[in-house]
Amino acid sequence: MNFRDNSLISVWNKIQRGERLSLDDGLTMYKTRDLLSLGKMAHFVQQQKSGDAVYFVLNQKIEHTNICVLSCKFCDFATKKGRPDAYEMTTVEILSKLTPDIHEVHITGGMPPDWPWERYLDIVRTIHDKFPNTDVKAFTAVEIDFFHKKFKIPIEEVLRQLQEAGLRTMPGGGAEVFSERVRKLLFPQKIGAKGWFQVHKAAHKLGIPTNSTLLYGHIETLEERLMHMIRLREAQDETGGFLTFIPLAFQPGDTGIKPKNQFTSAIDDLKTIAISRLMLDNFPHIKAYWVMLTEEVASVALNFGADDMDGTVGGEKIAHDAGAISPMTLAKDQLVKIIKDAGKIPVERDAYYNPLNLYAENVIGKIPYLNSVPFYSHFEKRQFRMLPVAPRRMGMLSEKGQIDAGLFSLMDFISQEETLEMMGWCIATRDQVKSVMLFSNEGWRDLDGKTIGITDDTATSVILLKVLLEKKYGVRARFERLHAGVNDYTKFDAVLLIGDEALRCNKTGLNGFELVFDLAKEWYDWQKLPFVFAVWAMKKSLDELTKEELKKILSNALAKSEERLASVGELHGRQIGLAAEATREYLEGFNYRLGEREREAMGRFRELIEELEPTKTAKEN
Ligand code: V47
Repeated sequence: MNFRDNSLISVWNKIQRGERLSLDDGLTMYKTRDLLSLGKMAHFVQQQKSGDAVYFVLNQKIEHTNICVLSCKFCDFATKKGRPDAYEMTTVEILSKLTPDIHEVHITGGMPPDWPWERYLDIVRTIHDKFPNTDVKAFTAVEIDFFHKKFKIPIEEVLRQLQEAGLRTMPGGGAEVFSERVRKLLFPQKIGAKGWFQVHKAAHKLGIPTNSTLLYGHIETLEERLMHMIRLREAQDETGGFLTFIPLAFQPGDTGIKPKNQFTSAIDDLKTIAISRLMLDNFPHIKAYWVMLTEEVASVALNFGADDMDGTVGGEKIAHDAGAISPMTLAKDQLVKIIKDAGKIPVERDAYYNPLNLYAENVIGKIPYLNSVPFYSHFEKRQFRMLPVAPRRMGMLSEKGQIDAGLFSLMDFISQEETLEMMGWCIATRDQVKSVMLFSNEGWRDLDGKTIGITDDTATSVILLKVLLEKKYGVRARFERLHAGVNDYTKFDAVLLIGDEALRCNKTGLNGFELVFDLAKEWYDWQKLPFVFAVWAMKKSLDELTKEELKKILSNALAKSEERLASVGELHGRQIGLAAEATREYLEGFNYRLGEREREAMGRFRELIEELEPTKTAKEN
């Protein structure tokens, strides 16, 4: 990269080595006039994390009341009971705002003095019952803390009851700026950083993933913004429960904090998006919230580190009451167009960021695990776009014809053999795998009748586990799907993890489980064969030229990677806590070409699956 500002070079070196950025690095980036280099650095990291994907969700905001016991200076939305602008929505009124196509409902509002606890639970429960396909994302940490204090229920119990009623995830609001100085001046009655983190960490422990925000562009300093990011990064190291970070550009409105029309500058917005992408190295997503940024800035932000555009956002009031100039809602087609114009894949998602639909052509599915790096690190993209996606989800998208080629989970390939053809490459183990692991409190035979939590990512490993349990050990267990992101594992007798998460836990152990089994090793000891977890395949319907081109690209990519297997995975390995030597050893444990033994192993596996009791297929699991 060519830098106009040489002070960015040391930051860039750190980024390339996968090293963590410091407060000083953050200040260097904020102070630079070399905006485009900053954007390119953030885009580099964005590509590593989410390839060409930009996520959006069909969502609706419900702000159930604007009556609030607090009086925060920056908020133009809240009012007091009895005032002419005060409103309160009944559950029936809330339901009338929803339609079955909405995938996420985002509920936040004021904190009224007189609502009973049951009213909040009723809102969540009724939405969950009447709209089972709509994920409920509800209540900020400030509201959870309010429920805890008002109804004298411990925070964990507030969250547990909401989760039982149907709460899936939590929004990131109420964080404002984690600075006591700013809090005292602008929102002295609100919980500070300590209370906010306490709620989010409790949610993560229960398996409720959450979002996070930063309100910027008012009276905070650059150091305060960066310290805010650093504190989020530390919490994420601890729990891994944050899904996305949303910088919220301050809308001055009639707050009196800034002149009415003095919005943040596009340069400040883009810098904040880019810097957050670079500082928050352990966050999967960065959201360009178009409601506060405007569509124009949000669209540029998609090349400055953001990979998430929130959604259609019907019914938003908080920002618009404070003078936001963006439209009240965006149609799905408009969002798709903005994302396409930025050169990305529009990915419609659910609340856990599982992809539901893609609106692009030429999409290559990328397994985002370390073992697949040799295929992708030198993949010459040309007209293709890359979607990092968990194996099972890739299979689901391919079933809808939305993936042109990719490294498919073996079970998905088998069930889609009519439309897919193999390309000759695979992920096959020699003996052990180290990244398809069963963490258990019971030996194999004692798992009979027990409940096993199954990662949402797997399509093949879950069937391998079933084959091992039933055919090798003669027992049957009950499988329960985990959702993407954090989960509460303590309620299971065993948990099946795959990919980088399994690799990481294989090294550190998984809290609460004493035994660890490597599924490929179990298979090898039994069958004396390798195990093929995934195969490269492409749509049969692609034209012959494209097929040839794809094969050539893959063949070149693998040849280049194999020349220096030790270094291709080094950065990825370091990011999941593996030293270079361990990464090399791990990658050398795979065979990437389909040979005779691999074909024999696939045949044997297919025979065994056919002998299984015809209870559950990979999909039903
Ligand atoms: O916490 C209040 C902010 C937040 C103003 O989690 C203002 O996906 C700008 O958190 N100007 C609520 N911001 C909104 C929020 C949010 C939005 C979109 C997505 C998600 C998510 C979360 O709005 C509050 C506060 O920080 N806010 N007043 C204002 N005048």
